[in-house]
Amino acid sequence: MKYEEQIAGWEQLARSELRGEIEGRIWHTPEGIDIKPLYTANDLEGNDYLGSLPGEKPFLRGPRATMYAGRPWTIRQYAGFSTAEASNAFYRKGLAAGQQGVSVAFDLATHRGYDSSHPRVEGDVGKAGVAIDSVEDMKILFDGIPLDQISVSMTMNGAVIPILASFIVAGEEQGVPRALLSGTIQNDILKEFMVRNTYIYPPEPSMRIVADIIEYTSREMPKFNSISISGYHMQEAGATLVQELAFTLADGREYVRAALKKGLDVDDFAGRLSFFFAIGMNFFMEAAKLRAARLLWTRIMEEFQPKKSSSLILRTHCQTSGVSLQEQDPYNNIVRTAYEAMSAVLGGTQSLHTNSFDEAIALPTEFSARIARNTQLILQHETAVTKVVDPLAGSYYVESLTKELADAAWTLIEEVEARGGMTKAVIEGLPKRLIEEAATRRQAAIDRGAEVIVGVNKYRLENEDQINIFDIDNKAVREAQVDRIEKIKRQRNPKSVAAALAVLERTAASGKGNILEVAIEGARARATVGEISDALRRAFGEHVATPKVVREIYGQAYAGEPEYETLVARLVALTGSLGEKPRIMVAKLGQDGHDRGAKVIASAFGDIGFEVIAGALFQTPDEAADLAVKSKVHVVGMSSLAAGHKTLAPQLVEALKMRGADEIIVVVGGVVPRKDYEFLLNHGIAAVFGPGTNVLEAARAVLDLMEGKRRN
Ligand code: SCD
Repeated sequence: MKYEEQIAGWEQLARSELRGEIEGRIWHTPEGIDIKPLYTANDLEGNDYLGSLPGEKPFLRGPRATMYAGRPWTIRQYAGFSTAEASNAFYRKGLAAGQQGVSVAFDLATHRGYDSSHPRVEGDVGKAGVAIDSVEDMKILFDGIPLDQISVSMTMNGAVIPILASFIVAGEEQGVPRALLSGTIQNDILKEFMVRNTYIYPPEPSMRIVADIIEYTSREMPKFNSISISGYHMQEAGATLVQELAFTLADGREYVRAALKKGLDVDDFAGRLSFFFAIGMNFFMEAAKLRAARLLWTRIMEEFQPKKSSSLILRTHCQTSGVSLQEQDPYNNIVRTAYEAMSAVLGGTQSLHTNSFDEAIALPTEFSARIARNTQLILQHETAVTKVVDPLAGSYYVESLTKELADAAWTLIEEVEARGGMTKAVIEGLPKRLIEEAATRRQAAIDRGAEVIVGVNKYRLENEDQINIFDIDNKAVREAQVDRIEKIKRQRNPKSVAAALAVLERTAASGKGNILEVAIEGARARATVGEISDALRRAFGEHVATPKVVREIYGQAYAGEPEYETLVARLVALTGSLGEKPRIMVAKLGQDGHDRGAKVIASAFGDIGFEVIAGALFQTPDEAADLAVKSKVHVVGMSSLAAGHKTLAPQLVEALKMRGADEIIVVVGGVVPRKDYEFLLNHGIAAVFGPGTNVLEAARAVLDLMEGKRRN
């Protein structure tokens, strides 16, 4: 029997089993790729890469010939909290228990180039990462961790100059010359403007910083990866896998161009560019994504005609998906993370972070961190996945998916190219808008139950036991940091500090010289992270984004559905009785730039019929209260994802009271542990919406509050 006849026979069987057409079983993914129930040899036709081998062009099957059979991926857990002392102890314990590399999470104050003593960062110090103010903190952070043996990744973008400079000086003072430092700096600013928001300076000077770091590290630090070009945060913000793939690689192309513009030879730096992707729950598509990424990167790099084949290779770190973690039934997160980790490994990652099950709510405890680490140790030692290179190769489905992802991403990459490259596209806001639309569409799919999340919108527990979570005494951390800054300032030579900062400012303003090179002198003289950042602020200015909200995505997904229409009708009635549309301001306070939740809420509430005022990022409680009063809002919805809520929400309530605006209802949404609800409710917050809240339910609750207020 011919293959075509065999397939026709299968189709007939399938129809009878389904009692309907097979088309009904096609899965239309958010990526725009239709997944069929069956893949066959026919799906491999026209696929040119099937015969390729790992370690060879186009590297689809892996960057190394032997992959994990030669050396497994690096177990590199991303962590950091409180003070340098506390984080150092955490790293040392992790390394003793099987972790193989360090990956530092900095707090948001550090990310945004503020010393812990700065008034804008009161709620942020030591919360979502470790507080680092100077070389002295950096030395404590790596005390007892030999920097010539353990590779260290640092997730830093905005304040990348003072942090990398301090790391280099800390290494020197630990006896490790910079040429021997191994590790990675994230240094990927374009995605910050798109999604993560820990930028400081405008895009153009920020791109110069990136290029200066590539230049300096390629000359002075041959073992150090100059950048980690990151799609992770795009997926976290709601990007489809095609968007994540395309925008990340387009960012990479832009960085290569920026480095070439500095006069560098492509072979001097390309081998030390690295990548970072998220691995979510779409198991096979995620593995295929990594294969497609390597294929496309080789294609992009060939344009630059490198001589070394290592210049064509995409090496990547992966992290299991943070947004796939749920507050409800949290032990499910262990299962999710294990599947995601397996997918990353089947895709051929070089380095991996597995999330802890409690990370939807708080920082990991030692217990949850151990399970996360052991998830990888078990994968490496017990499942035999390391024995064979690229075991999914040849799968009809995975090979076909790899090609479809590559083709779809390439189309988007070319669209960016047609607009003049990624810096331009980012300034125009195209990627941000597409990602926000995808995020809103996905939220609607989850709220409607079209996408099932076990324990959240299906199989939800009636009563849940609370788990132990880790909390940081933010006030104590801040006090300790402020004391250390004062001590450093007493002991250092003020003249050398002032001279180094003046040279730094001049180098930045003149457009000549290497910013990192001169910043190292500032760090050595004990200039703080804030002072170095301020010198650059004086030269470059600061970037201020105007929040934009996408419309008619959420509403469209719900069009015609009774529960949505009922809500819209309630809004219309309230608008009638108020004589104006109910106005809600969505506020982001402190240095927390995670705005996916705020944007989705703003977008959905707008569609339902609220007038939405999107507050700027990084407001202080006073600034937010001023805007709320000026805009005459009825409700302020504060979104908090970086644990600042207990400090900032009560301050916002107080600030409104001081302005005689206590009639404004304040609600809080985001990553708020249940044990904090009572505290917030006792401090004037009218309602709290934790992770996994259905947006329509939140809107209903806000309407209840408004109507209740009118009745009283
Ligand atoms: C590898 N090697 C081999 C081999 N495989 N040698 C022989 N046979 C094999 N099969 C060699 C390599 O060549 C290298 O040596 C060494 O072993 C280490 O391997 P590697 O593959 O380079 O692994 P690693 O050192 O771990 O580097 C991995 C990356 C690196 C290249 C991906 O950039 C990295 O570690 N990135 C981590 C980034 C990170 O942690 N980000 C966290 C972000 P040589 O070096 O001598 O060649 C967190 C974040 O943003 C979270 C969200 C948020 O905060 O918002």
